[in-house]
Amino acid sequence: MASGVRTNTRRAAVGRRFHESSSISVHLRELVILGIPVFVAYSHLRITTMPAAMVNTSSSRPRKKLKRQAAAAAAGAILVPHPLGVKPAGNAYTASTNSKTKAGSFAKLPDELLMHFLECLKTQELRSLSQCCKFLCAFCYTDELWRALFMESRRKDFIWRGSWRSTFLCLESSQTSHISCDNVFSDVLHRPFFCAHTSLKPYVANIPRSNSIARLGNLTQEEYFSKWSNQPFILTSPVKEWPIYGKWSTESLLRDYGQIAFRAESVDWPLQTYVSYMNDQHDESPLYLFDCGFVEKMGLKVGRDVQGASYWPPDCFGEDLFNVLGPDRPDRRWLIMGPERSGSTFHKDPNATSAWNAVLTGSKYWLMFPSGSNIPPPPGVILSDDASEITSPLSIAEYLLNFHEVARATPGCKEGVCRAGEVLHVPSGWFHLVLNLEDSIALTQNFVPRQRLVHVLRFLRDCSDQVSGFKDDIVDPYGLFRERLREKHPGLLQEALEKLVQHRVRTRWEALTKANDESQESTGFTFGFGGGDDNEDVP
Ligand SMILES: O=C(O)CCC(=O)C(=O)O
Ligand SMILES: [Fe+2]
Repeated sequence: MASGVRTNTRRAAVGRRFHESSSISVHLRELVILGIPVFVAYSHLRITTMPAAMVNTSSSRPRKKLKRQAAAAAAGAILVPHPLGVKPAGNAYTASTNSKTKAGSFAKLPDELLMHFLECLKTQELRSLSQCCKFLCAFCYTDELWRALFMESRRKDFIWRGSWRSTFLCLESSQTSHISCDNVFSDVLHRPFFCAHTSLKPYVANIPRSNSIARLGNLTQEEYFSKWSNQPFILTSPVKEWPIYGKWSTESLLRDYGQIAFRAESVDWPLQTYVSYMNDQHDESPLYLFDCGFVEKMGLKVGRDVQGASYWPPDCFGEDLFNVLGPDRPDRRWLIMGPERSGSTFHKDPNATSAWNAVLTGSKYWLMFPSGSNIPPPPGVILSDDASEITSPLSIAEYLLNFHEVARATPGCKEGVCRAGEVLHVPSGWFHLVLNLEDSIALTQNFVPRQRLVHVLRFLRDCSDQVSGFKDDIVDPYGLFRERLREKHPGLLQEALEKLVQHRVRTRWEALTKANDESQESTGFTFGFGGGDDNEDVP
């Protein structure tokens, strides 16, 4: 899957959410009063938060509770109350008290702006402000603020205590105050909680047949090269042959590698710390373990013919042409571990490489789109003019809540669930979003199959500012790759360079003819899935 930059881009996109989501403007969509429960939606989310009256806060009437749960599940709503009792903004219209009136000048700020302001405060300032009134208390308790403070602190020695705030402030659960902020009404506070708790299962069910990612037992190299190198697919056999399949689990890794530090976004935590986080967190975008040094750290051997090997790349992908770079190649393989609801927001893998992603425990939902100059990015994804930056200003949950329906109906959309013992192929240049449906352990590897060599060469040549993962002392990755290919695979290089020239001529011609054809362009887009690579856009 990805390199240094892949990881950075991925995690940054998944990551810090307030900046990104706070631009959501909130309108009251529907408000029914006079005894009928209040019904409120965040307009951009197209979701209905449960009326306070329907949220299950008491366990005293189990029968009713069950009925409510069924109703709530049908509505795709959440069943747990906000830990502080905060409610969506619309509920303020029927409330008899509203703590915002006690917040003085802070009440004049829109909630989004207030949150931005709080992001600038230090620990003691947040703690002091939280004591002013329930409204400010609820804002200052926002765990994302404490996550940022924790990350900034670069703390090494700590015990995970169930929330970023408690961990950062070293609070025992007995020291955590449970303040009721039930007269606080804010979508900025409630929305992340909703996204962290609403069921995502409905989005991965009932995949339309035309969108389904092909599931195959295995492929030969010839089949892969001739038909599949630009298509996503799931193979159900190869991973089941790996010695580690069925042996690796969270418990076994904890037992054997608990003290070893693995990279999770911007931090290196001992595995045992990460697992205690994983087992007891409520983040909307959980911290994701994504480590490219796992083979060395865990002392693994890799390769089908290697004595004592733990795993090997599926045979059908053939030789990885980046191997010609030897130790100069960019990072290529990652151990991925994360809790249910963790995953990767939309991105493309680095340097136009392809990838495989093998699930060892758990399962992953994949949402994928091809890319190309005639193809718009997936719904809800914004590309910079030169396509170098991908912005998907949403957590995975927020994306699914907002865009899944339209994404599913968009031409080119592919979806599938990759289960334990299966491996998914990510063709170079394809956008993908991935959601862990359960706690999951996976391995992923990026590679350059011969069918996509021309795409990788062109990316290295024409998008040098986007090339990632090479060591700093390699100033000309394109030149180096060409040179090494010339030594080891002169025929393949020659063929790829000829295709590059043809592509350049074709692009120039298209640019010229397009200029005369603006009206047609504005009416939409077309693209084909003709199997062969010749018609494809080179990224
Ligand atoms: O497992 C995941 O979260 C997705 C990783 C990914 O993007 C990849 O393997 O290309
Ligand atoms: Fe990826």
